[in-house]
Amino acid sequence: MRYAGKDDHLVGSDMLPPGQRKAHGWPVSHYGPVPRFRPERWNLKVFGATASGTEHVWSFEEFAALPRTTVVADLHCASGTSTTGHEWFGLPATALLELAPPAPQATHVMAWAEYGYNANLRLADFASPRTLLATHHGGQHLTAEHGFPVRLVVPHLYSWKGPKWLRAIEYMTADRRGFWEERGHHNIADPWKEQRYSYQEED
Ligand SMILES: Nc1nc2c(c(=O)[nH]1)N[C@H]1C(S)=C(S)[C@@H](COP(=O)(O)O)O[C@H]1N2
Ligand SMILES: [Mo]
Repeated sequence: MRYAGKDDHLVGSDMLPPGQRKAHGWPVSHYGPVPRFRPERWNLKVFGATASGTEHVWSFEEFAALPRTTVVADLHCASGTSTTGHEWFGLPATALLELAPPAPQATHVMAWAEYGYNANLRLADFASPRTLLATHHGGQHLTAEHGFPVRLVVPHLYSWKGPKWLRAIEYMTADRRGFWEERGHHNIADPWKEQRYSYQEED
């Protein structure tokens, strides 16, 4: 589906951010091994600066019963390849924020995956109406390589900001850098501004 207009880059389209080229197919890209899914041990947690002061935990079954929606969006890897037109289905971050509200002082979130991979986001980026905790792609469950059972999709940021094998959202009252942000990558990661590296953060 194509949408014309100035918000064209906000939906899945053939338009790519500067310096990106289209990948062939949908290659798998991540650091480290693919974790094994153990349904009885799996849960999704929201912790840190919650409004209630307590953490929220969903089992796999409970999580699967939460409201879900479809978002069409691209993945832009900061190494320069993009894959486009992904039809994601999952829990909107806005719904998670209602189910597990952050404390008023919360300004950032840390998205945590298996094995400690993490990515920090401004609360406003996490709260985008297009941010999704995706469980499905193209009408099918995510594959293990692409993040089963849940991955975070933040369409307006480079895709390292979207952990596959997501396990927790931590609300933070101050910013803290995640895995790639600590290793020379940009703290915000807007692909339309080519915010790839931390040395670009000066201004
Ligand atoms: N848990 C985890 N999630 C991750 C990564 C990772 O190393 N570990 N890599 C990120 C990066 S850099 C990219 S480009 C995308 C790639 O997702 P894909 O393999 O589905 O295209 O996953 C992101 N999510
Ligand atoms: Mo990437």
